Amino acid sequence: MSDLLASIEDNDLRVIADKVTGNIRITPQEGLLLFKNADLSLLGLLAGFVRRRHNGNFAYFNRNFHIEPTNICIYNCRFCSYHKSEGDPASWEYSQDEMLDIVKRFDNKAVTEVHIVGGVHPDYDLHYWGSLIKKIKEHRPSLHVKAFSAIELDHMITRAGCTIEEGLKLLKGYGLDSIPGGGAEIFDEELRKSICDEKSSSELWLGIHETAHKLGIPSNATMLYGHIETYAHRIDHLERLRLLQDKTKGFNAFIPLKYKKANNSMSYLGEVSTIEDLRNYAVSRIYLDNFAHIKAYWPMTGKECAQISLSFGTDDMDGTIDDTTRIYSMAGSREGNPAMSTDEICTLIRQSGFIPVERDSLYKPIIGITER
Ligand code: V47
Repeated sequence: MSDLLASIEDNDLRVIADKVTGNIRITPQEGLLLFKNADLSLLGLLAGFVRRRHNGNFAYFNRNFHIEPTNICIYNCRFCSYHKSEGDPASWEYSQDEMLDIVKRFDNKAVTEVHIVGGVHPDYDLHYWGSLIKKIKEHRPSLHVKAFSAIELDHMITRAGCTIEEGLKLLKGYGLDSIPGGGAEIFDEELRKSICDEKSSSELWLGIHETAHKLGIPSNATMLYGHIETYAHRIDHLERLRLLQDKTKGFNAFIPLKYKKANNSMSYLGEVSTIEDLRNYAVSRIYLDNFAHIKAYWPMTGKECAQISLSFGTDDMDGTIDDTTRIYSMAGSREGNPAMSTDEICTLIRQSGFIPVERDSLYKPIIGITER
């Protein structure tokens, strides 16, 4: 490896490569340099090195399904293909019984997690959503409930007249196990104004996750990239996450989300290339030295890109999904009705040279589970 790194012509990149292989944290300036100057093969090499340090040759997945309670949303983010206003004929809203029916559809399947994320519905507070979680837990106590982006949490908790800390405590009491990473978008305040002006601020997103971690509720983090942001904005986003993770250690995984152009008001931008996706995965893996897991969310990237990304720093393919999410098909993902059997996920992982491991929501391996 050291001979290989010595052959890097650019002195600055050689210094960075030495730091990464020596397990020394890189600076924001160095992260930026990687984005700007490092070629794909060097990024793959370095991200692979970091990925192996955290996860060896393992690549994780889980058996999960989504519930998208509603597409009615008080916000109208420019990148969103999902939002509808109340009364729009294309809007939907499931009742609690209908959502419980979705849970019951999986009664004979060995799923371990339900992921619940939707629009920010104007009418409901944390007690409404808490009672849904409680009913799900009563029906299937072992199911891990990963629910509600920080943006949904902000609204439902404020609506109930609670502080963030009080609200999260109450939701934990109802059975909330962890928080997904949505709503982070891009933290730079100016950029956030141009793509999702009305939405909860970056400070609030980070504050909600910090409070959750303090209360023992782990979470994920995302970054929406490939729109009008620069590499400096991406590094700023990663830096804010790295700082918070230093403080709390409460993030399970980081999930880069590529902007998809169909049916939203930023379509004119087009989409970045797969090469850019791989570069972004790799720099994220290298930069976030305190995150154990980088997730390739295949309903958004497509299966092949997710598979290749395992060689560019990712170690988690998310889950089986079972055709329960529409967010990305509405935004133009090729995975129209996303579903994968565990056999298919394992094959994709093995083809890439890694060892598939079924995990629970906290990344503990699940051994010997059989379909039920
Ligand atoms: O916050 C919306 C993104 C997110 C588009 O925690 C878009 O395990 C690209 O957070 N193009 C919600 N992205 C989804 C999310 C998520 C997904 C998978 C796993 C986890 C997890 C969390 O979807 C939003 C927004 O950043 N999004 N529209 C679009 N057109």
